[in-house]
Amino acid sequence: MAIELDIIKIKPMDKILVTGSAGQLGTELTQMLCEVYGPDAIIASDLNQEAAAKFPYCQFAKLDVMDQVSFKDIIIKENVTQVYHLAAILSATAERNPLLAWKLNMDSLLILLELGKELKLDKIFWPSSIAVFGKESPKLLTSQNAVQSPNTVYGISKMAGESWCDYYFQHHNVDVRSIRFPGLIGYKSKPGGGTTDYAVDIFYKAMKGLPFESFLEKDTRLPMMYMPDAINATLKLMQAPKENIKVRSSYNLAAMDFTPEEIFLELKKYYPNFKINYAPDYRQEIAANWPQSIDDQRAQQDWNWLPEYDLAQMTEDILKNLPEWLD
Ligand code: AKB
Repeated sequence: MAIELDIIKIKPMDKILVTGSAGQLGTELTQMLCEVYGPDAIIASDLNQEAAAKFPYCQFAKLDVMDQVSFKDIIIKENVTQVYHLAAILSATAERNPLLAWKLNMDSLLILLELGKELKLDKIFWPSSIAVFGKESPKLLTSQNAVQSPNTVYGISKMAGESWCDYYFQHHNVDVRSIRFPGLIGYKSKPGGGTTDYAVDIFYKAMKGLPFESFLEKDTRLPMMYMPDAINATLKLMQAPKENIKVRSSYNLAAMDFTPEEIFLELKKYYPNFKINYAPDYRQEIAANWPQSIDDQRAQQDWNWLPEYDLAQMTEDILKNLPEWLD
């Protein structure tokens, strides 16, 4: 199923820098930004120079987002007007190195918000996460303003980051926009250290005819979203008129929710011999404290958000397309 985008071309002189381009969201978002705005308008960037190979179609810059001088240099030198700041350490990896995760996730955002203020950037996109919610938050249809009590360093950094975004908008008029993403599922890049990434890995195992070992319990329900919906939401939010963006911390966003057993059973329809076993580890505790479903009415009201994919449609689409990505 192809998603119809209400595409608005940006001014030809606008230039968009994407950080963390080689990550799960970055890989597909950078490609879509090139399609929408033209490759000349996009600069992909990543910490690793090898990532350049992923972006033969647009300009690439090696960039350490914690290096304020280089970050500023590239924005000035390339006349960058918008930044999609995706570089981050995800939940599971962050628990293994909490201080590094805090430093990377927070410092880089603050550097960028300051640059947004100083250099008068047009717009900034920064992804938040359902990880801002935790033990004390309602589990079902968690609302936009539900109490946040993150139980991971990643969630703490996202909660603080949301407040910083709001602060820079209120005090310095920096037009920063954000989405609290659920678990994202795409097939164009390998799992990247997230708790929800089991739902990416399971497709690779099923297609390779291998059994799947789940690090979450069979009935652990989490909110999830197929990548084309995530890309569409990001573009919609960034293209919405400034006055429509009423939430300046981060918008709740929802598409589907399922358990490891439910996605396994969906895959079994295509691969009847597919096997799963459950071996929960430290990631179970992370997932157990997150919401099971999300209420995203504010995004629907403010910028007409509507997802297109449910579990069955996503599974069908991934299985059709994944073979060309398998190594
Ligand atoms: C993770 O699992 O860390 C991310 C997220 C939910 O933000 N996918």
